[in-house]
Amino acid sequence: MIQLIYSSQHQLHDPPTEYAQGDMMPYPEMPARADQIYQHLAGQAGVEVIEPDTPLSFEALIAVHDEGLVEFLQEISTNLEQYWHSPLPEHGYLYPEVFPARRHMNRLRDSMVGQLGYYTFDVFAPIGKGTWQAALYSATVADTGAIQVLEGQASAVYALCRPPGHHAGYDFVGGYCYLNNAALAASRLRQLGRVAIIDIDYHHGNGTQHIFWDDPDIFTGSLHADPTFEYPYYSGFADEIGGSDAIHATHNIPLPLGTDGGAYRQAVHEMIEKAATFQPSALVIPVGLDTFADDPNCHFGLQLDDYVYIGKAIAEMGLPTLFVQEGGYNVEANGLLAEKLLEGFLS
Ligand code: SP5
Ligand code: ZN
Repeated sequence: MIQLIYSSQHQLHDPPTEYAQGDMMPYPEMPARADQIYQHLAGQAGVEVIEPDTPLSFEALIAVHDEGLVEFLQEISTNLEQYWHSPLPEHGYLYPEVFPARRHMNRLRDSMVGQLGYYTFDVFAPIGKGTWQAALYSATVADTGAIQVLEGQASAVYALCRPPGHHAGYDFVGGYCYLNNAALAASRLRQLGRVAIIDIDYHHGNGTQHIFWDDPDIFTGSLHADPTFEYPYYSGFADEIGGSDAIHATHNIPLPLGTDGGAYRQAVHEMIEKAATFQPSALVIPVGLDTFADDPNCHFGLQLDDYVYIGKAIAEMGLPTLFVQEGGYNVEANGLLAEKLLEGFLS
């Protein structure tokens, strides 16, 4: 039986636009992404849907995040009008525009607009009045998935998180991410022992790496498009191997733009071998479906059978495993891609 963890609260977060190279385009991280996967999987035989109704506590969130960041997110999102100096834009979202750069005065002041730039590293994580609730429930979906993994009743557990989480670090948000769902799940699974995270999103999981950089008990692996050419640009290089207390607990495999299924499968094996040397007791897989050849925003060439293969390779580790939804912007294809991954995992 597959457990699909889902919350409709994600629909409260629906930013209008993304600023990309001087143009505005529809925000790609849209509610239809998660709803399409939900509709595709929820009806299938052997799939049990679990919808959490009690949100994760503040204490659980600060196991992986800075208190100031969590307080800021909740406060600004739920009191939005109060903090903007003029009427809110009609679409209802605040977009960060000004960031404290190096050598600039970099101090946290009372201004909420200042805090918006302070806690944000890019322009891709706008905040609206439903953002906090959606992000909180997304984190709750991940944690509920981890609890289900601990219970051990299902043959696969898939946390259908939205908004995604892997670009959110200890004290920063960005890249459509607010709370790091996979990191929260890994934190819950520590009670089993060491946890390995293998991030298969197209983009480097910079937030997850930031959170566990100095943690010798969490392996943080990520396969992704070479940050020389691709977002998030400042991390995800092969020479990032962890902080001084956790050398080799971080492992990055940057891959060229245009990487196809063959080369990707090789990299998956390399990553799994590396993770296995860490002797983990549990596995968290941040799942980006944006590696798909037909993803509108990304540049890898994976096909359907590659997802089956990846799922199978992950299953061969033989560990309690949680899948956590991250990216994937081909809305029509998302459900089938997730299905293929699960098909391989259960084969
Ligand atoms: C979770 C996840 O996959 N986050 C990715 C965030 C990166 N978005 C950066 C977008 C950069 C500009 N997009 C241009 C799209 C042109 N079609
Ligand atoms: Zn991505």
